[in-house]
Amino acid sequence: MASKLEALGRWVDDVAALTRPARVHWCDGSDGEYQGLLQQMLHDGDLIELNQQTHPGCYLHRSDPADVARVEHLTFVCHPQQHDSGPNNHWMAPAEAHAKIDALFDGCMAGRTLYVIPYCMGPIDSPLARCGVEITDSPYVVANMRIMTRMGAAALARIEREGTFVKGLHSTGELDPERRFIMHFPAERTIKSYGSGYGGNALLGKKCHALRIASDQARHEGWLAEHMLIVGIENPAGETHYIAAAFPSACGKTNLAMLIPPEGYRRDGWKVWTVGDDICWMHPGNDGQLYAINPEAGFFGVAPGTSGSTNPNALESISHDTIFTNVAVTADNQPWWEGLPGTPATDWQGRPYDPANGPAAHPNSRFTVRARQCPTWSPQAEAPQGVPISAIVFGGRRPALLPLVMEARDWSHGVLMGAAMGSETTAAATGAVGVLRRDSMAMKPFCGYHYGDYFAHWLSFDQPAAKLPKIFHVNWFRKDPSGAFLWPGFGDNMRVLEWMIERVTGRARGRQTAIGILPATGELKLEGLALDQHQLDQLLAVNVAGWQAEIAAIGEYLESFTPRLPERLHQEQRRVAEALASTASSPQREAATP
Ligand code: GTP
Ligand code: SPV
Ligand code: MN
Repeated sequence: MASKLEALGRWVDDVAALTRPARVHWCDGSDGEYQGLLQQMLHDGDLIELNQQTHPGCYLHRSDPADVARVEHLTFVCHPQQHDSGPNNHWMAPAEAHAKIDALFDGCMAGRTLYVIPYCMGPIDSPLARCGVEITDSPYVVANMRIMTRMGAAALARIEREGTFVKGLHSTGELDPERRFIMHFPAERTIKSYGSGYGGNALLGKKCHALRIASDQARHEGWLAEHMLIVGIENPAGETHYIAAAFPSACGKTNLAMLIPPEGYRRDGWKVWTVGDDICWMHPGNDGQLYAINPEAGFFGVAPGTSGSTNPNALESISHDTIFTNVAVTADNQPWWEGLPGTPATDWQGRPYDPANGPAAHPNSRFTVRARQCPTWSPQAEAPQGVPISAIVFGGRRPALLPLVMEARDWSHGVLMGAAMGSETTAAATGAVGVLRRDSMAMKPFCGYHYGDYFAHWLSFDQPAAKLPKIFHVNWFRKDPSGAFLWPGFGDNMRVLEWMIERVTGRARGRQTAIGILPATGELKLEGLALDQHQLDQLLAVNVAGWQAEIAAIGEYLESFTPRLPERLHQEQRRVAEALASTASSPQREAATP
């Protein structure tokens, strides 16, 4: 199917000359091609067939045990000037980075097939969508890219028409962590990834293109590429508000995007529509609102914890035609992970299950599935113009201090809330789990340029004609002294979303505090919830001394981006600090708004 676009043909030839594959295959994205890949992987042992009676079209892939998550310490953003990558990224000079990784690519595809994957991030006819081409020697990557993106002939036709595309070169190499790099060259719109076959390291359309390269492109073109889910909340009157929410990896985006409202809400006619679960591209429309598309066509979701009680929509989505990675299996060959009923027979490494070896499924085990298999998949998810965003939500895993929900006073205060985000680390990246770190806008591992410039770009949307969404911060992860979660989370998060919509439409008044606007007494609907007054008080308390320490720590963190830290953000931080100081000196005036 080779391309009519000369630049693309030449690049493929150059890569083939470097990597020396046995054959070159241009992916057309057809069903026949996908079935052929599955058969070949079953034959080669890259895939294991799961129980086809209970899970038709489902397969298991076991990755190398040393290749199970993103590797942030081996991920580089190589702008020509180091200061453009910022302290938030690892950097190498582009020439050095190319030389280093090209040496690894030299001859690496000998005896293998080089696959050319043209793909489109976003609805194929959307002006907000952007295309790329990934070259890989991994059939597992091809199969996953077919699920996660609009891949094949239609994407190639768009690339030929537009003449531009992001170049991504990938090889699984030897899977040696000592010979592994994920490198980005934003100025060349190029990605090179070697030595990993896993998720965000290898499916280059996802984090590498749709976040690291796209965030840099968005900055120059006046839009935002964010690590956010997109969800539509339809009220009983049939009006739908769309909410975009940024939580760090494995902190609840897929779950919130597929939320099932509590019984009372369903009876009243509330509905939830899934538009995206991981990435959101937002552009200002002619009417001043922000319009969002989900650049992806599938979900690469966390398996552990996904169950009929937490996320029935995900469970139904993955009941057929799904690729599972690093999950356990039951005695009758069904996929299994912690949180599901039943018992595992074989763990994620293929060993007989033994609790002494740790969890049966890897904590970062995943499912890859087409988004349209989700029962709540929004008809608007394919809309070329995107959906208008009413609210932006930031949040993370904070066992203490951060309230269940708070609203920013205005856009700049909201940008401060996003910049100040912190969260406990998870298994989505290699390294220690459960350590609190700052993760501004959930983009710490994904922002393709200097965080100071990124904050300035966010602030730049505050224009006189703009009709910007309200900004909120949530925390589903508050714990009591025994270590149990204070808030039930999952479907009950709907109660918090409803309050946000009431704030957007002006029906809830809220309560002004030094840190932002919190729900006033009685504004959160809690019917049917086993939550006592003491728990609720804790969830909505403003601990002034604790916040004074937090805002000082935020100030120090922001300092690390000088001289590129926008002065306005600094001012916002000082305003909150001053409001806290005056609240501390007259505690009865908690209402002191900065
Ligand atoms: P990435 O795909 O890595 O970007 O993750 P994500 O943000 O989509 O996270 P996901 O929704 O997959 O949730 C990750 C883990 O958090 C799962 O184990 C969930 O069970 C758990 N989780 C999600 N939502 C909630 C919640 O509201 N409360 C609690 N306590 N846990 C939650
Ligand atoms: C994340 O880590 O945020 C993910 C999984 O969504 S990965 O595709 O590996 O980045
Ligand atoms: Mn993610």
